[in-house]
Amino acid sequence: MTIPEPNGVHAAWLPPEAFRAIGSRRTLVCGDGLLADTVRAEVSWACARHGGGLTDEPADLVLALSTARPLPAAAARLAGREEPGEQGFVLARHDGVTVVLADDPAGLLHGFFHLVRLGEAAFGAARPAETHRPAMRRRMVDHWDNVAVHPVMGQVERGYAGGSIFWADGAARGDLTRVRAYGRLLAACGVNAVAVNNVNVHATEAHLLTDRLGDVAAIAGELRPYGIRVHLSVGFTSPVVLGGLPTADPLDERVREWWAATTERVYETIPDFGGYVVKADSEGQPGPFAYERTHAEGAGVLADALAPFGGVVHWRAFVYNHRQDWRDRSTDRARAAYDHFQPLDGHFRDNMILQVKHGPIDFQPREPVSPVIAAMPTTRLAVEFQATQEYTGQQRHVCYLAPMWREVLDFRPWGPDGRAVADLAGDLVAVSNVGDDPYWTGHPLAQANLYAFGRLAWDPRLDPAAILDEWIDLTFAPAPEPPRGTLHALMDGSWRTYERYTAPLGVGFMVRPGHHYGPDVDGYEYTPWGTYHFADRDGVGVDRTRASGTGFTGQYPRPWSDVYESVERCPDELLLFFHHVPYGHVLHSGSTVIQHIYDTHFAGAEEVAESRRRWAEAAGRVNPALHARVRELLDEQLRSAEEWRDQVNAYFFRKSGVPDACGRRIF
Ligand code: GCW
Repeated sequence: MTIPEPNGVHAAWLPPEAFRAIGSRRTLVCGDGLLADTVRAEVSWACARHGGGLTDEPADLVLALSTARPLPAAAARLAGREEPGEQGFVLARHDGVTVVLADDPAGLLHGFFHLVRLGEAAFGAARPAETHRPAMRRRMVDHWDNVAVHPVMGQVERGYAGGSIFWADGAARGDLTRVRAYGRLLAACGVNAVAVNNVNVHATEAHLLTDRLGDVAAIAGELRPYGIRVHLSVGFTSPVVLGGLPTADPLDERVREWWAATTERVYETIPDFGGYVVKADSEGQPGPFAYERTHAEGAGVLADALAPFGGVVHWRAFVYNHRQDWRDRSTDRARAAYDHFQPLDGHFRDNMILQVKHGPIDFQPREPVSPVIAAMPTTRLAVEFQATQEYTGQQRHVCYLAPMWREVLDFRPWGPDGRAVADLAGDLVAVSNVGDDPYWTGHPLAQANLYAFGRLAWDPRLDPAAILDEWIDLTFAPAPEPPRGTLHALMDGSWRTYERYTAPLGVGFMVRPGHHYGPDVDGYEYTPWGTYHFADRDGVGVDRTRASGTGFTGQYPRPWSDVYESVERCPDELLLFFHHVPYGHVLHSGSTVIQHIYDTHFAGAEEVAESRRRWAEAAGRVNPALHARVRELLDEQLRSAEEWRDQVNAYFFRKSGVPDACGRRIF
């Protein structure tokens, strides 16, 4: 196997320099199979660059499968002491030899990339055996990529990094070298599953399941050597659209047979196929409601078809009424997923995974954790994040999302002694932020979001700043001294900065309708989408209490149902998500709501200006092209942040008539 090095594409977190520690040593790789061969190929690629080599014992580094015979002596010392388990590995260093031992080839590959991250640190002092196991079984990236360019959404829905790396001109790309390189990057941060097409399944894409399956197989072939399984988004009415049946009723025998036969053909073509992703009864996608069936029945027919092959169906919980009447105060979009799915807990198949967006609405910069996550004790769960920055600056703004994701993963629905979201989810999913852009993610610094996603899915307890250090060390490895301080200054707090200059206190959705970039405070206020702030001359926010509002607070277990219900106890950052309050309402911070709006908007824009100054100082310390790209993007971010500041401040000043206590300029 050759290591993919696509031309004109940034190496991201795998530049050749990142392999110096391994590549300059003598390494023994023991084990058979595709992924062991990948590790061998990686080691010899690194050695060709840095002077080391593949060897027999004695070696400086031993990477071994526990099933290998004979097991090298350095590895045999570890065998039987601790089971690395599925996908895991044991790492130790003794007598001057670093050893990675794994029970399965995926573990060997992850162990290899762990060594890449450690660099020289893997070859220093002796290390007692440490076991590494992934917290999430499936660490998945979902692409919202269309095969054919969609007239409104383009090649990649909500994509901010150019075209699709998989699809162009209505078919799979002819040269898939870049897909292989992508698989390598994903494996190096721990990702092991990819959905290759948009959950909104349009006409051309529907055919990936049948007559265009060869394209999916070609992509799967590129990702397989890096341990990544391919999943496919499918339409619920495929039996009608593709099979010519008169119905897609999940309880109709012909429909069951169609799914079973179709799925069998998928596995004949792609034996390690991961499974289906389904968006049903959501934003115009068809689903079981049309046949008066439940989502458990709808998901069941697909799950049954996949079960004989070990496949899974990721069934999205993003079901709500997007044709709401804004005059109807009784309908609350935040309630929808729980209302639809909680009653179905206990009715889903074992290989059905309910995929829940992390917040109850839609990837806003600040939302509470979705109550669905705590409401499905007998259902397997995937939590969905959005790496593509639809509502967080669209990869024109720096917005490092790991701190937000970490907060979600740490949230304990039953209070401090209960389990955390990280313990409740079996899978973690991110909507991909990758495209055919030379930097992969449009904004070069947005690479860190993809990297951090994979790392958090492997270990949700990692510190976002430490993950950033890993990413900096790998990505900027060729620099004599990576601009660590500058990057931390720009990125560590960038999500909170973004939150400050956009929608305040958890209220969300003050974006321009349609494309969702830039401010428009009333853009969605009188629309059918169910995303309102209810600002009037006296106050702002959505009353979601049981006492006087939509009752959404009642979807949480205690203590949060009580904390969110109480205007006194509700955390400041979510106040307007749960309560409608007067502008003079005093926050825990001591500020009033209106003064908080002014202060944070001035502060947020000023923080962006400061980031821009810091970045200018780093000129000469990073690659000039990368520096220039980030500089241009920071210009745009500052322009946009000032626009947000001025529109939001002007809007609330005009509504409330309350002047800024500091007398700053409000238009
Ligand atoms: O965030 C919204 C997006 C849609 C997307 C939808 C979803 C793929 O605006 O573009 O559709 O969520 O998650 O299904």
